Amino acid sequence: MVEVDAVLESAGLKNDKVREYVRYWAGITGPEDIQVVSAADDVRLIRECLAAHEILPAGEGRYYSRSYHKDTARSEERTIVATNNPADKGVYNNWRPAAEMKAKLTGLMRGASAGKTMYVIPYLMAPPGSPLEKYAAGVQLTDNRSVVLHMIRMARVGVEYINELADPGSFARAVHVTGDLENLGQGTPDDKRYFVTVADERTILHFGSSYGGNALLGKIAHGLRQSSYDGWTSGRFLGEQFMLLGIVDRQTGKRYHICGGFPSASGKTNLAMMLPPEALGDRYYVEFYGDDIAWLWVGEDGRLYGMNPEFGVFGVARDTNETTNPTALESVAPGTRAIFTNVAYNEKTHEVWWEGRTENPPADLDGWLDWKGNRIADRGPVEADDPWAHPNSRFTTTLSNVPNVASDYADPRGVPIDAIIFGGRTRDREPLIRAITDVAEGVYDGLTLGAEATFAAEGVDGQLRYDPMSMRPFMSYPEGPYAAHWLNIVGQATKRPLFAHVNWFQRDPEDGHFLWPGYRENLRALLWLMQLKDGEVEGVKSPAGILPAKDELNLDGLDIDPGDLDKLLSIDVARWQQEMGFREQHLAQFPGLPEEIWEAHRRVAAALNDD
Ligand code: GTP
Ligand code: SPV
Ligand code: MN
Repeated sequence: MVEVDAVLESAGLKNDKVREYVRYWAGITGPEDIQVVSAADDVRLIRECLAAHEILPAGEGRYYSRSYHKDTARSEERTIVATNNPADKGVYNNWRPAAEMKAKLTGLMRGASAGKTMYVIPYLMAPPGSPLEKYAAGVQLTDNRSVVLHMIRMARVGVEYINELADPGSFARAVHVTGDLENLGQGTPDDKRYFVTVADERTILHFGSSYGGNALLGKIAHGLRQSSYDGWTSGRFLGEQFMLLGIVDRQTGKRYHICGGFPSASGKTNLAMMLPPEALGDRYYVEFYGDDIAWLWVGEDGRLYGMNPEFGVFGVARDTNETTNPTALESVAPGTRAIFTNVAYNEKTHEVWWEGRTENPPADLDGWLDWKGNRIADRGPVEADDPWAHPNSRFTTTLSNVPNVASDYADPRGVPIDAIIFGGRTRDREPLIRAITDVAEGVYDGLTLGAEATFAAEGVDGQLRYDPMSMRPFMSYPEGPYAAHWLNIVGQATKRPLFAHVNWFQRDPEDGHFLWPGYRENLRALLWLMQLKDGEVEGVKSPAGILPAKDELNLDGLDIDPGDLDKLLSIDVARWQQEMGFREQHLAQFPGLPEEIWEAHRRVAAALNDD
């Protein structure tokens, strides 16, 4: 057993509560060695990972990693929120008693890091100096070196973030043990993986994965589950799966900030990184703040503020290319130290590729391996059409690599929020954009956000998989109190943000084409929303909010079929009435839902019936 205190001392780790915590968990997991890491260790750790073939070179200053083939995404069934209070059980949080889960995880982790190094990663999920800093400090322990590389990119990492905490014990305790990935029974009745947030003890215990949100604990375990719980219990803030962007109008000098939630893999990264369409590029500029998490609070001036607690981007690779998202490609260009995970890799040229990177895969198969490491050239007829990259393959890069990152992205004061938008993948019913001016109706809209069930077996035709505020996989406390907390926080603001629902994914029922070109063109809908906010346009009232009048949407340089545009800017009342029935069942699951939310629901239903 290592001399824990000697190691922590020589690493300059001065917080006694952190030392106690490291000692406790090292006693359980039994590592051979302990190392405290700071961001400055990246160069050495990259070198070590390359030497051990844990990562591979992917061109100048870029790296490639592969996760175990049964460990490629978050697992919602294995994710649990535990507390000491049974009243914390909600519909989506998979609640279990804290004592039961701590005993379970301690058992699984006991001796599980034998022969390995335990890395101690002190981190901060906030720009230093943030008014929410006290909820942002954490210390992740992990026995996986490549997880450390990802954490250094995704969070601010270093002992300086935890040495001088006002309350030395106020860091989140985040323990990650990889486990024997080949023997965990992933997806079987004997599944041994557990991803637990013990929210009222601010302790995160994840066992059995080395991928993404399962393993980078600062990100969604702390940044979303723990933070939303902290925001609720403190009554001070909201922690949401939201992107955050700014729009600068060079002509008027105005700046706007918009945040919003779309369910996982529904376009947050792409929206926040967007370049304006060619024809609008001289006038407007989009600034990137964050693509996956925002914390929201009301500032002393009575405005709602938002900030991105992350330090990096863990973005979906699929369909990222020069047309859809040139900004993302630049963010992972040579020299950025980006890491690609589970894309296809050429072992001879060190190139990477994923579906949608180019129209067709590389013609010369020499050296190409698929995401599992199998040679593409050796594929038989059965595998011939399998994707080269995993559909959830991703790139990891720091915010500072994003070319349109806002100059004030690390300002601890955050930015004032002008609008909150929600959007899912819906092939019909949802127009391009509808604005909502009433706070309760906006919160109601977020609670009834959904995306289409992707396989027929997953749902009833026309029925959505509801994903309230895009937080379904990250919900840490019951939905009724969650809605009340939203009304409370936004209600405290004296200058209220506007709400809106957007949909980039409406399709033609006959041939299935997307009615809206999406990506960069999405700015047009947001510009209309800001004009509405400033009283420069009026829009058209509908039972479900205010829609753009056709001549209000700036379509300069966009060639769009007039029939498609008509559909994008109208409400299908019959489909909406059908949806209202599903919504009622959905909301009825949540005990304690505030009466204002039910009233908003009834108002929309009545307006549809009058229409
Ligand atoms: P998470 O990181 O999982 O939370 O996802 P995200 O919400 O950030 O989604 P992301 O922006 O990575 O997009 C997911 C997928 O949707 C990608 O394959 C995109 O190419 C595609 N996509 C994003 N925006 C649009 C759009 O406007 N139109 C269409 N048709 N596809 C889009
Ligand atoms: C998501 O699934 O919404 C993600 C990726 O952003 S992960 O960090 O793995 O949760
Ligand atoms: Mn996400």
